[in-house]
Amino acid sequence: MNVISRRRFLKISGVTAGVAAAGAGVLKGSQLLSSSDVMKSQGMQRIPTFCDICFWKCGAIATVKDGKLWKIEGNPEDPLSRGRLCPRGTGGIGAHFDPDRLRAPLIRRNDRGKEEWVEVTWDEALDFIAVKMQAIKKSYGPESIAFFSHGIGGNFFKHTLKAFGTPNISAPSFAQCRGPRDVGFRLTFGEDVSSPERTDISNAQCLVLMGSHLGENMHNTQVQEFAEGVGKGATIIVVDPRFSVAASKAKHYLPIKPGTDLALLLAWMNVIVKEELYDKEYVKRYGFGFEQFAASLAEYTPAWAYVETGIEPERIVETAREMARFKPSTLVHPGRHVTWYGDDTQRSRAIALLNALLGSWGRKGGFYTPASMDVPAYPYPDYPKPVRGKVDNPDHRYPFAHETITNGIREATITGKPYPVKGWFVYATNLLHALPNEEETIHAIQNLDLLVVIDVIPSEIAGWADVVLPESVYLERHDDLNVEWFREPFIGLRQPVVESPHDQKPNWWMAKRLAEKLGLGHFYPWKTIEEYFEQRLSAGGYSLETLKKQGIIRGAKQPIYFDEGVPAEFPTPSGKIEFFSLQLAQAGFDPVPRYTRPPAGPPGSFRLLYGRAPVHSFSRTQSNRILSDMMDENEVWINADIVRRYGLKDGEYIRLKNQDNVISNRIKVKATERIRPECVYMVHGFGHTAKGLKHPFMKGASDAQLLTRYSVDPLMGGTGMNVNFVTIEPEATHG
Ligand SMILES: Nc1nc2c(c(=O)[nH]1)N[C@H]1C(S)=C(S)[C@@H](COP(=O)(O)OP(=O)(O)OC[C@H]3O[C@@H](n4cnc5c(=O)[nH]c(N)nc54)[C@H](O)[C@@H]3O)O[C@H]1N2
Ligand SMILES: Nc1nc2c(c(=O)[nH]1)N[C@H]1C(S)=C(S)[C@@H](COP(=O)(O)OP(=O)(O)OC[C@H]3O[C@@H](n4cnc5c(=O)[nH]c(N)nc54)[C@H](O)[C@@H]3O)O[C@H]1N2
Ligand code: SF4
Ligand SMILES: [Mo]
Repeated sequence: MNVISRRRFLKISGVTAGVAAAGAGVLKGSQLLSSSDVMKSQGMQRIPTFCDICFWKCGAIATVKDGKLWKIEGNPEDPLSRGRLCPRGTGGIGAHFDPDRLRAPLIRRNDRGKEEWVEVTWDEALDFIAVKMQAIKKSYGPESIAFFSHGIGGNFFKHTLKAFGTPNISAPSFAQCRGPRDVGFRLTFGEDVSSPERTDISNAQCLVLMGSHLGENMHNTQVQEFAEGVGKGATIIVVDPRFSVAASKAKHYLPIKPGTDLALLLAWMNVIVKEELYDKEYVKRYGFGFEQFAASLAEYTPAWAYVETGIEPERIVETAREMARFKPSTLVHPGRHVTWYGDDTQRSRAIALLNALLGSWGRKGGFYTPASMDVPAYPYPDYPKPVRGKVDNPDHRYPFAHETITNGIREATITGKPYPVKGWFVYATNLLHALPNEEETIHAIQNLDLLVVIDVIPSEIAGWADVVLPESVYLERHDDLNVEWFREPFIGLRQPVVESPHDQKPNWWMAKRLAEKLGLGHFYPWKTIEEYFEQRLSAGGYSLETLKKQGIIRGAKQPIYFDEGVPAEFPTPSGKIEFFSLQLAQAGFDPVPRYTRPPAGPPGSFRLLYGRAPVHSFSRTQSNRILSDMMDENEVWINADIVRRYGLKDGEYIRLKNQDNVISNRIKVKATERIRPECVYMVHGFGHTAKGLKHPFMKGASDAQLLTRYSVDPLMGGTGMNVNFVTIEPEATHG
């Protein structure tokens, strides 16, 4: 998201004035307590905080009875949860009780990956790390330490590592998740879709979901808005090779051949342009290069797209007309996990262009303009300026990457080019499940002098660490303030509701202590995290006491659509919506997306697809006993005809073998008409192999293990992962 343009917007709309007052007294009565009050109390207490079972950060209220965690619910004052958590959030309390948790700092005492440890004190662990870091700095420079993290909990470690002098700060949420989408939208509108997505789902009269499997993907606000939209009678169009939960709500379900969405998008745009169904005034006023764009669509007729996608031409025309009928309140959802085939930025750009034709960017029922509260950053000293630039993207090989590429760091760690990487800090990201090709990750790890993993359970990546630092779970700690861009501005506070059961510590404590041991104590002028909050909040005119009691401070609602007076700004080079992109042409890419057929798999194989289950997050919740009670292992969806042809039965265990002869753990067959025959599907995150994960150990199969291949997006370096193929191996042959 372009900060300058949003800042300008803030000024124009006066968001910063008077917001402090707006939140006061939201939670009437005194039923809520701040965590410092509660730790001392007996009886039933209710404390506001926010959830961390995924990164949506829903405002929640935990109930504690005689100091014991009882339950957690949505905070009705929170605009994200709107008083309701998703099933994972509700089951989140299981993270506190998880018997598989890490309990004390660990130092490796045998070969890497053997998972053999000595328990040490915090001082021993942090001294060990600090000594190794200084040695790496001396031999290779501070840039040779890289950080991988996911989520708000990484903020303080990021600070320590920037103070140490490295620019190599990354998260899988870019190159393994939403990067191509944000690049595709930036190239078109000049701004990102951002997170939480600025999609006005509840007001959409027509909603198009391409793969975005809302209902299984449980991002709370999106799912609630989706349900509202369905309730209001919105027309739902779902494009997915698998009949998803969302598909069951759709008026039009288009069972597309995997990997061909760009062909469908081009054909839709062909119809809308040819039949002149687009928002002409909007395109004329805001568009750049429309004529060239329109001309290059001519070849992409519905009849042509039928061959590629398997969707009949009449249905393509009908659904295109349906989208146009409801414009500008037609939302073609940009998706989130979009690293599928390696051409993902161009596919995302085609989604952006289709929305542009429908006039939905900046409009009700399309994409709104978000706002955030003005809470200044802490006035830290300036970070040292790294001598060398980031290691992940030498010579801007991927010219449109605007965040660090995780797999680029991994590659540099393997090759030593453009310079060696010798230390990894890994915070809350299980790289062995999150990055494709485990072997490359392990190869990179073998080149390191130091691997530090900060986790709550003994995950696969922790198993390879030299030092494991056990973190308190989110219910036991503070984190940085949540000041996110959203439909309405707000501040969210995470605060402890119970104490940690063993010697676990919060991230801010570890990061501060480590900085002190590195001689960087002046980067932490505050003593307690409350002092840090106090400084930032009072600089913005807000009260920490209020925030502690309410969990949320809300700002005044702002205009969010062009039609309400939000200025229509497009921070692209032309200052307009770029139907034709000169930036892309100059960098040697297609200025208007063009379609190439995805390569087929070996004969007799099935494309491996994967996604989410409503009750789990990635690979992080399978040891949570409350959530695993609801789903203990994953299944592989296989078309029922194929199951019959192979003489298999529903519920029978099989194994999957990929094109590189990697064989999965055993997994149950789900025979179903709800998936196309050329692909199979499983929920991501199962098939754990870390010994310390006693409960989920070897339950179900890991998609990550089978993703040995990936197709890199030439625009931004993301890893398309839907490019692996598997064959079916009867379990008996592997017994
Ligand atoms: N419960 C739960 N919810 C979550 C998460 C979680 O871990 N658990 N994680 C969150 C995160 S970070 C993300 S990024 C999102 C991810 O969720 P989404 O962005 O919604 O979905 P994807 O993972 O991209 O896609 C999975 C869907 O795409 C379909 N698909 C596969 N290939 C193709 C194709 O070629 N074309 C089309 N049209 N469809 C295809 C699959 O059948 C499946 O239904 O979920 C978020 N929500
Ligand atoms: N094969 C495959 N790969 C994928 C995906 C996929 O669907 N399939 N999805 C992609 C997407 S969309 C995304 S966003 C990424 C997600 O990738 P990640 O965010 O890396 O997801 P996880 O694998 O769940 O790893 C999270 C780790 O954090 C730990 N953890 C949980 N809570 C805490 C905490 O409070 N503190 C600390 N310190 N650690 C904690 C967990 O135990 C776990 O080891 O993966 C991407 N990679
Ligand atoms: S969407 Fe669910 S898991 Fe994610 S933060 Fe919200 S309640 Fe927690
Ligand atoms: Mo993601």
